[in-house]
Amino acid sequence: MSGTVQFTAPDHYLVDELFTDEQKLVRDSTREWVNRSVKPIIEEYSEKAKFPFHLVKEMGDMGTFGPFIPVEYGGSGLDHISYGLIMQELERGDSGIRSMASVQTSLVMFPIYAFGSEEQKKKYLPRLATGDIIGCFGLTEPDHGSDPGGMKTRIKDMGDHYLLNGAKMWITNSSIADIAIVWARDESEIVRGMIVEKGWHGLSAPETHGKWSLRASVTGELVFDNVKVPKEFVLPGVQGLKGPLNCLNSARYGIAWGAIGAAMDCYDAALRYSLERKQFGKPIASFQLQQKKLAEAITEITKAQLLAWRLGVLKNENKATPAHVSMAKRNNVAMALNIARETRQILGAMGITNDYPMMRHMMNLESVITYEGTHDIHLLITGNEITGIPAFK
Ligand code: TGC
Ligand code: FAD
Repeated sequence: MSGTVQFTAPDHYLVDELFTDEQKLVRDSTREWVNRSVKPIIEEYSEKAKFPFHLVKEMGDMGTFGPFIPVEYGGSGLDHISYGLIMQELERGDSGIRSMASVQTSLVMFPIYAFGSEEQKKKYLPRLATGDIIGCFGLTEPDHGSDPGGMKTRIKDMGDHYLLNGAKMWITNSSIADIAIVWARDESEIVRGMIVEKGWHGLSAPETHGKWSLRASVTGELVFDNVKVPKEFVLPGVQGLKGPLNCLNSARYGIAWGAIGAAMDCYDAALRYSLERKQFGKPIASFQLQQKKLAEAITEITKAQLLAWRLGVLKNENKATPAHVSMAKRNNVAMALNIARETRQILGAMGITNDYPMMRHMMNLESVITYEGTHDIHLLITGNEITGIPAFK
């Protein structure tokens, strides 16, 4: 055996040289926190299907929520590559922990920041940034997942308030959220966004059980039965489906980075195991078939890193299109899922246990490849961009 073996943070292609000192500092401090606070407990929480609630305040203290939101609203004022690297490190721990940060940042803080009134920004953003309050995002409905434009949830104008009726399904954080960003059609069929607070009469948020994926994350419904929404809780700055879809651009961007973290964690564990485990008198890393799996994994991780980095540059320059984001989300999540499957095999039977992270990542990534737009929908978004023909309908 020769050469230098890297067990954490593969940087085979010196991708690190593309990052600024500030970006690396943010990444390394998040990685340290994940190693200290997430990795030692995550298998147990995942097995028990519990979300490690105690981590929320720590994540807030670390600046995990709203990294790109300006400091005056409680964010950290960082660039988008820093946000991506935070997501990468969180998902190295678990997709559910990254989900918590994605939803809070891109699906709750972002719409309030981008579309909210000054009062709404001041009221909610600082407390969301610290983790003192938790948010969720209600777009998907029982009959409308890939096709959110068909949503049935409605608001009716009652003068000084709206009456909200309908239901949202598969909502991350629903039952633990203090506020929900809810998307509903008004009487003119226009999609509007609004802030709905926990405890309002007519709102219920039952948890969804029986998930084999994202077990360390809360998923549930939001049910609205004549919920009275005062008009000052509606987001004034956007109308139409582009409101929620703009939020998804930001969350999908974070997922494109996050998936790299899950893949790196699987790769690290498999490389280490393959060098230690002996069969036929030799480390299994010495067999060509196992080297093929490892070499292909590091190649795909590197390609995904370069795609995410370039997307980050485009996002920082305000040049990233929704289709750019779709390409990276689709590629990188599929890449991570394949690496979880392949690296699990390197561990043989040990790979199916919770002594190693592959099965947990693999199960989590089945959600990640489905939510925020399925693998197929992102392909159609790319197809639409290059042909000019939408094939959704
Ligand atoms: P279409 O007619 O194409 O567009 C309607 C309007 O929206 C605009 N638009 C966008 N704007 C911003 N960003 C985007 N990505 C946009 N895509 C479209 C478009 O220009 C138009 O604007 P206007 O002004 O002309 O009205 O819409 P469509 O109904 O044909 O649907 C297109 C499609 C299929 C791409 C879209 O609906 C879609 O992306 N579907 C997937 C649904 C999805 O991703 N759901 C995610 C739910 S949230 C979630 O999963 C959170 S997981 C959280 C966690 O991390 O735990
Ligand atoms: P469907 O839309 O019914 O799709 C089923 C299959 O049909 C898929 O393979 C899809 O690709 C395919 N398909 C659909 N339309 C087409 C087409 N036009 N052409 C070709 N194939 C097509 N949503 C929220 O709003 N907020 C959340 O916080 C949230 N969190 C989630 C957490 C988890 C754990 C999960 C699993 C989901 C979450 N979602 C959330 C919902 C998620 O966004 C949807 O599940 C996703 O958009 C797909 O919708 P669907 O499940 O209804 O599948």
